[in-house]
Formats: sequence, C-alpha cells, structure tokens
Amino acid sequence: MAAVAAVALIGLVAFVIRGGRLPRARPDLPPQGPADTRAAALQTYVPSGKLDEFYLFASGGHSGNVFVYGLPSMRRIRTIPVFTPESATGWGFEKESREMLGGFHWGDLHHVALSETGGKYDGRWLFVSDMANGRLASIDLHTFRVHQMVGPLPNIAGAHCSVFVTPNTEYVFAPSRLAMPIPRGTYAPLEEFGSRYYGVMAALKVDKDRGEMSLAWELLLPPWSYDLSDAGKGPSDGWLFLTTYNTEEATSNLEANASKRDRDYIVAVDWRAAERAAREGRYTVIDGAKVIDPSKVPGIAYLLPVAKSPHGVDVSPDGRYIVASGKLAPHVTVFDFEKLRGAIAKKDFTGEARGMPVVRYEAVRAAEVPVGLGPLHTQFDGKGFAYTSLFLDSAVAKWRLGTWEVVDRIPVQYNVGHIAVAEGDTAAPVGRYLVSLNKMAKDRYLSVGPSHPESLQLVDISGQRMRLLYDAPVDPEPHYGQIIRADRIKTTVVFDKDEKRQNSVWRPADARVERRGDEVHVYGVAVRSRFVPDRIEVNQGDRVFVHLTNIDRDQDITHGFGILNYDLNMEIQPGETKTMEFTADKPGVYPFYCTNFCSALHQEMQGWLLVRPKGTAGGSSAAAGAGSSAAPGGGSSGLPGGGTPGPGGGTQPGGGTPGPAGGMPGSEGEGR
Ligand SMILES: [Cu+2]
Repeated sequence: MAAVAAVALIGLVAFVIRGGRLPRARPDLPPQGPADTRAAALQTYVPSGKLDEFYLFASGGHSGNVFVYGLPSMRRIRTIPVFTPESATGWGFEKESREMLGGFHWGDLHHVALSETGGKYDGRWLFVSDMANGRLASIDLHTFRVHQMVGPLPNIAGAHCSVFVTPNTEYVFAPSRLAMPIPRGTYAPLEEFGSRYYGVMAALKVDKDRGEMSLAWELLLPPWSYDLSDAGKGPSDGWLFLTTYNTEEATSNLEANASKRDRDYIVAVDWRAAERAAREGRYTVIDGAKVIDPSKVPGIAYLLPVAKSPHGVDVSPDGRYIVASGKLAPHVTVFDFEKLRGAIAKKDFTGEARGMPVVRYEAVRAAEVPVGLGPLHTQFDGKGFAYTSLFLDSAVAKWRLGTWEVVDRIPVQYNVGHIAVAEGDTAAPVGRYLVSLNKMAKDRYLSVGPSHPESLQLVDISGQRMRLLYDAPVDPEPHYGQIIRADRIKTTVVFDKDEKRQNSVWRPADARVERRGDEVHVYGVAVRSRFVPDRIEVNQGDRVFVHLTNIDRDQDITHGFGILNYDLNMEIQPGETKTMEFTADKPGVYPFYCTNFCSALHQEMQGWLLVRPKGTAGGSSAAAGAGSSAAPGGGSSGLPGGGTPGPGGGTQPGGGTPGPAGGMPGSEGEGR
C-alpha cells in the first residue's frame, strides 16, 4: 500500500505541475443538480414501443454469459448463455450445446470482440473468450446464439486479454495471463518458472462468412502475464500490441513482487511475419499447435518499455498512436507507430529481454499524458479525444490526441475497469456515449446483502464536458464491453423452413418414433398448442433422442420442452429443430410440458414420457406402440394403448415411483 500511496502522491504533484485540474473529491452527493437530473432522465428515457439506438455487449465474467443492453435506456434486453449451462434456453441441456460445452460447468467470459470489416464493426459476429478454460466462441448476431466454440486451446493458460480481432477479422487472438509449463498437464516445479513456464498467445484464423475459428499458430512468449491487447489499424495494420506485467517473473506474493520494476513492456508483434514463419515451417509442434519462438525467428516481436504493470493498450482510430495505461502510474504512455517503425528499421534498441529486442523508449514515445491515478483502458470518440478509465481515482479522464492536454474528468461510482465508447475501438468511432464498467457499486442500488451488484454507468460524451446520465446494475462481472449502432445488426425473425434439415418434421402426420436397438428416436413436432407425439414410451435404459421441430413460424412463438424430474429442458425457437438426448434410467411416468409460454392453450401443451421398468414384458413392442401413438397426432385423448404405464408393482397412480410427487389427479386438470 505504501507504494500505491507514493504513486498517488507523485500523481497529484505531477498534476499540479502540469497545470491539470485536481480531481474533484469523490462526491457523497449526486454529482448533478435537479436540472441536470431532469435533462439526464429525458436523454435516457426511451418511450414504450420505441427502440434503443445502440446495443451494448458486456462480457459476463464468471457467469459465463454475455449481457446485452440497449442504449441509451440501459435496459437489459438479453442474456446470451455461452460457457455455462442455462436452464431457460436449455443451453447445455440439449444435444448440440451440451456437446459444445464439453463437460464444463463454468467459464469466465472475459472479453467481447465484434467482427470488423475495414476497421469498422460489420454486425455479423461477436467473438468471446473464456479466461478460465482457454475457450473461445463465436456468437451469430443474426440469432444472438453461440455458433461455434473452440478449446480449451492448447498451451493457453488464462485467456484474459482475449479476444481481439484484426481490422478485417483475419484473426482473433488469445494471449495467456497465467504462465504454465506446456503442453498442459506437464509438471514442473515453480523453481523452474523462468526456464520451463511460458505465456503463449494463440492466433486463430477466422472464416468470416461462417464465423468459424481455427487455430493457425501460436507465439511462445516468456512467462509474463499478458493483459488487454489491441490490433493495429491503418498504418499499424499487421501489428499487435500486448501489455505485460510480472516481467519480474515472480511466483509468490505477486501483489508486491510483480510490481518491483519501474517498467514492464508492450510486446509489439508483426503478425504477418509470424504468419510467414508458420508458412515456412519455423515452428515446433506442441500439443498439436505450431508454436513459433520469436527469440529464434527475428523480426516478429519487439518490446516497448512502459510504466509499470500496464493493464491496457489501445490503438487510436487512425492507427498512429498506441496508448498504454500503466495501472500503477499516474499517466498513460503514448507511442507513435511511425517512430516505432523507424526505430525498428534503425535497430534503435537498448538491449534485449528474453531474446526480443527492447526498443529505446525515447525513440518511440510520443507523450506521457497525466490523466490521473490507475489508468486502465482508453477509448476514442470521432472528434480526436481519448477517454481513459482511472481505477484508483474512480474517474474517467478526457484528453486530446496530439496536444495531449487533459480537458475533463468525471467521477464514476466506483472502481472503473474497462470503458466502452460507441464503436470506440474502431477506425471510425461514433462517440456520443461512454459506458463505465464499474467493479464496486457499493451504495448505488437497494441493498441485496453483503455482495452488491456491479454497475454500468452511462456517460454523455457528446459535449465539451462529460455528464453522468444513468446507473444500471449488472450481474457479476462485466469486464469488457463494446457498443455498436443497432442498425448494423440484422436479426433473424424466424428460422427458414428447411425440409431437408436433419431430423426435422414439418407435418404432425409425419411425426414418428423409431427404435434402433436400444436407441429410440422421436421425430416430433411442437406447434401451438401441442406436442406430436404427446406420448413417448420407452424401456428403462434406452438411449432416447427427442428431435423436435417447432413448425410455428410466427414471430416470437418459441416452445419449450421440459421433462419433470429428468433434469432436462430446452427451447425450440420458431422454425427450428432441436434434439434432447438422454438415457431413460428412471422407470415411471414423467410428464413433459411446454416451458415457454406460447398461446392461450399453452397449459394444455404437455405429454407423458412413459419409462417401462426393466424386465417388464413388452420389450421392443413398446417402441412400436409409441410409434403408432405418434401417428394420429391429435389423439391425445386416447387411453394408453401399448403396454401399461404403471410401475411394475401396480401401485396407485402417481405413488410408488419417483414420478410426480404429490401429483393429485384434480390439480392437473385445473391448471393455474
Ligand atoms: Cu408451446
């Protein structure tokens, strides 16, 4: 703490010397008067029936989700489940998503990155990372659902600063925050940290039409921690800039030991040179990945000294300036890409670290801007200003590119990590709004106990002075966000009626059940307001596949399929086919019902899963029975024909089996 206090003092002194305004004291009162409050309310109010102008995609941290907000209302309009199962949509319950999740139950969704064309958001894909397990996913912005998931990526440990994209989405990158011996699963004592541990960056080639990533190559880096990174654009297109900390290579008490040196580095990577090295075979295959060692292939990576423990590096819209935020320093360091290019050409180096040249600081520095304490992350508007979040000050500073003067500051409540300006990390920012993603809201919302919501604060940046407009609570824990103009995204209203789609059935009369050995495949239909078939009979131990097509193709008519006590639910969106796969390991009768409200007769949309106990007579004829019951479609009033649904012991309905507990016959008819 003494070090932090000293840094704080230095920061204040620097401010006064440079003629900067002293930061306003953290206010105990709201920062604005009643007139401002009314103006802010008018500015954020989106009347009923009107739509927001922007989407905000906020990473959901260890919830594993993406949170979608509308701006300027700050209404939360969707949660997209990604790295963790979610019962409302059946994400991780139905076959496809369960296979994608690969047995993982949690993820730490750290960053979001919208796909770009020509340095601008194209509204097609959102790439996201899982810090915890080294996974990446692409989300289709037509459907707001995960399209592809890859990983755990080989050799990647803690994909914290992932993902970020190149200006034409040629690549997404995933560097590691936590060093480990590679390949994953290798044992090496911590005493060998310097020699056997690495921080690796993965480069994934993107097929932009399909939104799909494939591992192209990896970069072998020292066991430092890599943090928020950015791709170059314009003149710096073809380069990547990664922040590092713990270049001390400490392995304990990092709080102190990783902050000993005055400077860490920005790693500047020429990704086209790395691509060439991969093509020329200058790599070692480790765990299936082509791993390039830049200490052995010159011309790929250079180190730029920067104030200690930087957290973020951001490239200006014109691609000329590289802004590094040293979270324990009172300023941001701005590098000039043209100077960097010159320094590399002239080999203006002061030495090397880990086999990578260290560029002479004075040769590449454009400015040190005294923004305040704890700078983390910088965004840009379209008017030549930069905005830097200040974690220690709990504030955002506004400063001018080129003249480097700090022109405004605004307190936020409270500790801000990342910030997002509308399209603020593209080549053509929109500006207008900034969202401050704050870690600790403390007293800003009604208390919900010792753990408080996190906070998103909307700031108007359209004028000379920044103005705080609105506080919106958010679940733990947003790290990063991106804001895109709503008109760039064109969503699907209903899925196409694709009669050739595997497992789909489009007419109730075509619904059927097929038995293949001990697999039972139900090809069913969900349509307002019934399931066809609504009676599924199987034998205990069967592997059951329920393929359901929602043949309703009206806007917003989603059906659900939830089976009591089998711990299974999924949604089927209009025009879509989904598969639930499970083993019928519990004998008895298990009603299923539509979990997604769909019509006035939604309550009637139900059926029964009948699981014949092992050893009961009937065997494969049970499946035939189920098949025949499927054919009539609406024949739900028919009594069970094939086999007896009751448990072997012949006890009274509802009792005896682990079926519907307390299921009184009357309550079912009455509904609610
Ligand atoms: Cu329904």
